[in-house]
Amino acid sequence: MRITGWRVHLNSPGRNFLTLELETDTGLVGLGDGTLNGREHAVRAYLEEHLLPCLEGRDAFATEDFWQYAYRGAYWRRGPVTMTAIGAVDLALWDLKGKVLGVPVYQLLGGRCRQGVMAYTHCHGQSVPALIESAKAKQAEGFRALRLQCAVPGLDEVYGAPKAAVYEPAEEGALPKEEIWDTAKYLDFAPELFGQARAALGSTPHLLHDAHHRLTPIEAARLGQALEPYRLFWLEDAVTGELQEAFRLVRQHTTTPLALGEVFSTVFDIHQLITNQWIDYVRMAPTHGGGLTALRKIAALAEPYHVRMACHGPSDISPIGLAAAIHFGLATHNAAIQEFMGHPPETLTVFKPAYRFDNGYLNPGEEPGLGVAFDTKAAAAHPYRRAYLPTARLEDGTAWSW
Ligand code: GCO
Ligand code: MG
Repeated sequence: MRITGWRVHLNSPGRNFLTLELETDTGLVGLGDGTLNGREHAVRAYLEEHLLPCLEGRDAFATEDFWQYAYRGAYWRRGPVTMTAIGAVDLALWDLKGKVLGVPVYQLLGGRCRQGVMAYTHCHGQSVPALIESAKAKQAEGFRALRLQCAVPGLDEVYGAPKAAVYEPAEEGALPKEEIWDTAKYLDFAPELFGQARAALGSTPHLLHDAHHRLTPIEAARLGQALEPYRLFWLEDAVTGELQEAFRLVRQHTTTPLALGEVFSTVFDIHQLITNQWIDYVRMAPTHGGGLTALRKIAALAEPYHVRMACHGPSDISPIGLAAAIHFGLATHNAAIQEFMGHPPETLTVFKPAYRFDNGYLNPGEEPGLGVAFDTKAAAAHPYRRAYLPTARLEDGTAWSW
């Protein structure tokens, strides 16, 4: 099976997605996700101008060789744009391999090792009672694991707990929104929030929380300690991960499990965190982490260190990228849980995934390949629109991590 051509689609059915179609001499087309929220055109240019022209005529079965060629051959290694572009092609190659062999991708990755991948979803509210109501509604849908994010008293709006029904991104044509952040207000409130939530929801559901990289290590240590009585499944992105050693201090002070890595691109972003056992869960996803080829190796490195995989699965990863994560989660022994926000109905008029959520678990379905159909005509009706994630500043105007 040889690669004969490609098409890159950048569309906005509900939100922006970059989709790669890889054509072959078999007539089969492989699909990959290259969506990098807010930086979509950078990946498009990388694919169209640099990476895809090197692929014409290549063996589409040679996933490992493609990965090494694209990673090593570029000279300029790593980084989210490069690795998302490599990831898009890698996913399309796994999709093709499954399609031509007539098996779902999870079979190529080692086969099923659980009945389904436990999913967690997002719950948010402008007040604790509203948040608890949203959590109960998600429990009624079957979710066993819930990420709780709440507006912080005294702050106008906090990412993750939007006032509007839409989570993000910004309005069309708008520049990045600036939110005001105050760590002291947040740290005072978060334990109270989880105290009330645990009391209202009982001991059964797994509760998760995302601090979105806004804390210093000592602040994260204090938060982890304060949340211990409420038995979180994890505290996510407590501190930015550029300095892996930062997590040593957090780890020394708390038994709250720690998750990190949704913005990471390669094993070199996370290897010290894994081998020092400073975190419990790796949040890297196939889309942004260089594809399934790369993620399998990270999982293999993490396994002996008792670190488990928990792929990022927001609505800004397309159903193709999410499907790849679900296949991976089903076939990887040390995969623990999968984020599942779902996608807006508009998105699902363009992407038709075979995966299903049922009674708390996700299954990828038995379609050959990744099991997602992409309707190019429907996609063309939704042109790309520039949109940004919000940014954050402290009350005195200092730029902050969001
Ligand atoms: C999560 C994430 C997302 C990201 C988004 C950025 O844990 O789901 O933090 O909500 O903010 O994917 O593009
Ligand atoms: Mg997150």
